[in-house]
Amino acid sequence: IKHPLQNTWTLWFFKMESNRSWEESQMEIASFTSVEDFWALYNHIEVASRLKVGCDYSMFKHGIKPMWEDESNCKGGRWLINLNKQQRATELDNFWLEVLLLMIGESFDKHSDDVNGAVVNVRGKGDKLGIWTSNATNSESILKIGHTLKDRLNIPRHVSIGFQAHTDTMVKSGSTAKNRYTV
Ligand code: M7G
Repeated sequence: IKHPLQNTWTLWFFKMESNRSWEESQMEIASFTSVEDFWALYNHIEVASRLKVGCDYSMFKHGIKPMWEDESNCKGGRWLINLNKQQRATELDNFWLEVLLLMIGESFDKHSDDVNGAVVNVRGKGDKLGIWTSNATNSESILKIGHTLKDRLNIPRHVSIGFQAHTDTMVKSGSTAKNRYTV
């Protein structure tokens, strides 16, 4: 018998295709509901660092699309970890796996319910990791999630990470949205 997870999770892949909108370029890959099926999927796919520039992986709770527009995301935001170009080789895959394990393990205590999913963006200017939560005003859970992330990813104390509301990110294409929280 397999070890069940608290939630069912869905992995998505994004690659912008010509003649397709951004939303149509999000592809649902597979869903899983046990530890064993998570590893079967993880071991079957490319690591993030080998994706083409411009591609994303997203992993969200089943039924939540990896988009601002989803009703679970629209009032939420994300903790954003910006990597420098060197960190693709040294940190990206470790960080992403750790984020996935934190999520499927419900490692944020009672605040795990506020976590909707996570996204990794592979970009020439520097890769990004985002952990998406459901409510950009729920400061207690946002801070708990941020501190847990920083701690579990071993991000040095002098490096800060910021939380941005999706409503701010949406209107700030190109530049960076203001941080609502920082840890
Ligand atoms: P990105 O891929 O998050 O970051 O956003 P990047 O600028 O480093 O590539 C790039 C663009 O994708 C945005 O400016 C939007 O046009 C589009 N986009 C990104 N997200 C997360 C969404 C979304 O949730 N919904 C929609 N409609 N467009 C999005």
